[in-house]
Amino acid sequence: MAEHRCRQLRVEHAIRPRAVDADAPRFSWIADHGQTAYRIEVSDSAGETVWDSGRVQSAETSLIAYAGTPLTALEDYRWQVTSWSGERDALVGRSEFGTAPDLTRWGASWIQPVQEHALVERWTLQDWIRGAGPDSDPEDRLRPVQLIRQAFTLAETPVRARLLMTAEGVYSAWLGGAAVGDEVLAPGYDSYGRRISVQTYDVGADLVPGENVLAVALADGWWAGRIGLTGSSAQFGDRTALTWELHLAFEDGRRDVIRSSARSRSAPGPWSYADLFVGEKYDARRALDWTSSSFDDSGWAPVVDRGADVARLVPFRGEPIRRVAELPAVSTTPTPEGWIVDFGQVIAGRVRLSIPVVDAGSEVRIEHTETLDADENWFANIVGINKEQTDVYVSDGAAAVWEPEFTFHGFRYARIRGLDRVQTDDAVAVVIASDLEYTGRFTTSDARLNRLHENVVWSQRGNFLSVPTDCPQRERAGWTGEMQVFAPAATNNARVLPFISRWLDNLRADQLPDGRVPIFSPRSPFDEEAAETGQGFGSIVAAAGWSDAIVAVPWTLYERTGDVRILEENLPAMLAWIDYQTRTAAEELPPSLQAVELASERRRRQALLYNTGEHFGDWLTPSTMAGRPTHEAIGIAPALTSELVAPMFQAHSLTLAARIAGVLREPVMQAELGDRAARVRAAFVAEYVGDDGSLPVELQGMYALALGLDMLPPGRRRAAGDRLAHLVRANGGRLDTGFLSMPYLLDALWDSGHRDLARVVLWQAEAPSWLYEVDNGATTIWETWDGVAPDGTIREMSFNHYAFGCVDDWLFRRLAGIAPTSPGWRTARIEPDLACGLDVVDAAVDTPYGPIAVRWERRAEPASIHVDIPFGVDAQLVLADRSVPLAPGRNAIPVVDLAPAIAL
Ligand code: RAM
Repeated sequence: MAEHRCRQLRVEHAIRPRAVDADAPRFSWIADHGQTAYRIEVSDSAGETVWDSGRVQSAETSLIAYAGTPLTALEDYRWQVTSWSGERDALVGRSEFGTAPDLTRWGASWIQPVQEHALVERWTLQDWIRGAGPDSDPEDRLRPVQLIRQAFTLAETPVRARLLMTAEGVYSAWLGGAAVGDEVLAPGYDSYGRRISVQTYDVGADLVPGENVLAVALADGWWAGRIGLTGSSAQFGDRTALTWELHLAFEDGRRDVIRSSARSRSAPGPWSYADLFVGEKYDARRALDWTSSSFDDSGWAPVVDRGADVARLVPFRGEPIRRVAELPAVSTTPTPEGWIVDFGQVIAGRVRLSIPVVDAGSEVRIEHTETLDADENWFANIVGINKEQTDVYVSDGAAAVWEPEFTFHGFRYARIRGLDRVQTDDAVAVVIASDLEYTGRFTTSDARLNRLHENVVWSQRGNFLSVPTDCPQRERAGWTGEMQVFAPAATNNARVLPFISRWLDNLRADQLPDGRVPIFSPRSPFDEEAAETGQGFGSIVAAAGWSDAIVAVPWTLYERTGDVRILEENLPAMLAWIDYQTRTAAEELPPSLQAVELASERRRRQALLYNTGEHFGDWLTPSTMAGRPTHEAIGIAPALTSELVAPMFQAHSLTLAARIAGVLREPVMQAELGDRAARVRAAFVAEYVGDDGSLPVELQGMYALALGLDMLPPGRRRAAGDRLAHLVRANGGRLDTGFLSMPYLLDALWDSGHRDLARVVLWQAEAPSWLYEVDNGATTIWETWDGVAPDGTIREMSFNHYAFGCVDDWLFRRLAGIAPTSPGWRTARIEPDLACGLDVVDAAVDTPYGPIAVRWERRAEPASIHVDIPFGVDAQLVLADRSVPLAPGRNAIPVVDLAPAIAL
């Protein structure tokens, strides 16, 4: 296992990043020995040393901040680390990184193609509920993708060339006919009114002496296209625009910058329209060789020059969206309406299709859905305004292989019309996602549990698409509640910190001046207006358990990575949200108390509790939905649970913020926040908790939250745990928890002495339960448990919503037993559940020091546990009867006295 060099050299969590923030980037590596000292050396592209840390006596290998002479923006650096273990031979590693551009000096114009105004389509929540929507052909309502060309001449080829580009819209670019980079849907989704990410590309290889052309196709994307629940368009703006700078360095040291300008020309091309929701139409008869430098664009229109504007520009951070996988078709079936192609897996992406020779002008249509109905007929599970998800190819008569460029869909099945025959070899599902490193592993002796885990990973992949979304087919919005509950699970599966940090940057930008953290981000000016005029759910700006993501998500990232900077970046936003809750608590009383004469003691307590306003409560709690139409059903849990849920999250956020203040060495703030948390908890107990541990709302979720968020005095925890166990048993061991309480249910049972019941719930196969979904063919996590009802009915709901997949964290923590006991995995506890009913569990979690892997087998003689621990992690194996320290490397531990396993 050990190699004679340092591995996995990272700068700001990424391997060889191209554009890290030049302000004190941090270095990490893996050294397969017990490091006692290190040395970091950084040199610039001329080979000059800009930092030499010298030999530092330290075991630390993670996130060591640069401390040399200030780094230059948009420059390349090399670095080397030397790691010593005592007097033994040193391990050495070498890598490189580039710094982000200094965007304050941006001089390029924003250029706008001359284009028709997009039809601005605005819809309300009520329209959506009514099933209203446009009735004309998309081609009459959408507009062509614009092609933009700008030629420039170079006397010689540069030794280094960096293209910086961003857009109001989504773009694809070509230089000298070659695609620039391998990203799709750049610049990605941002809260564009406040920040727009600029991409950095290395394009040296595509430049030639003489005439060059930068060609860009610009589509509506998230900026002007349809997005969100209502499918309204032009939410950020109705005109698309582009800005770019090409930074060149020549052999003799000369530098030059070429910029987007009024010299660009534009015209519509083969894309009749492209929209993230509606789909894309490509007319091959209008294809041109427009990216080549020989193309004559003299007939094209000049662009509108809006001038340079540095406001809002930020360097892109995190991973771009790419084509991350391809899935072959599993089957194709003819139907009277076309061929149904099954890709066997619900994904976010699009179809790449081989189109044979057909008559010029004939149309091939590709529709997308996540599920068929119970009789295997076509069934569009996502309904709503502008949710067509249909791509159209118009043939020029020649055979072609076509993949849409500016859209993606949520689907497992595609229905293809316009072709006589479609065979499995003709269609490929191209998976589109932010290109994170997926590092986790979880397999067991039970195929259903393995499928459950895979379903979570597929839902993570499908929804980690530029920003973390609720679902990749209906709203595609960056809902905060989802991330709040799913963040722990997400960290086991992938290296998520850069991706989630990028989203937190947007969320902070969207925070309101009064401290409210919006329920989703990016949030458009249209969303702001809609909330101002909306009613009920439509009026919600911030909500309990959703807005608290600003505290809980950074805390989770810190716990799982040890990165303190994520806490520093978000602390002011956390404090502003907490103060909003405190102020609101002091100002408002719940409706039930408004007409009541309150004793001063109660008035004082109520003034501490954030328990008013519209919230989503324990959203989608199953028993509150049964037997009611969806639009009505979703309102019940919020009405029943918000008054309890909101102060519980208030207390939780105060406690986490106090801990965060402690980590950031702010003892006064820590004490003050801790004190406020204690007072909120005491008031909550006095107002809502019976002496017997009872709560005013008898739902599993309320007890799970009260236990999980530490709302109960020690003396009442046992009784509350018993009540929870009673509710779970009375429900036949099935789930009755909503979005917010789901992450806490199994731990609440486990920690209150009901371990077997937690196992029963995990293994439950009747709805609502996780394995019910698996048994009913789920390949992702569903929005509601009855996506496929027991009678086979299919619901018009999302089949790709990861919130309830938060259980995946439990699988790693409890079944494999891999859990950190200090932030960033400096110490860990390995406590596998050998009695969980499985014969084998084989899992691995990446830590800053390398993976921790656990494999246990009951069937082996004797039963055994193998644990791999990386150097740098101090781990203990905890078994029923003993605790064993684990050494770095492979540990093999026989287990003689096995507790009886739960009978399945
Ligand atoms: C739904 C979203 C999301 C949830 C909100 C409250 O419309 O899909 O799942 O966070 O509502």
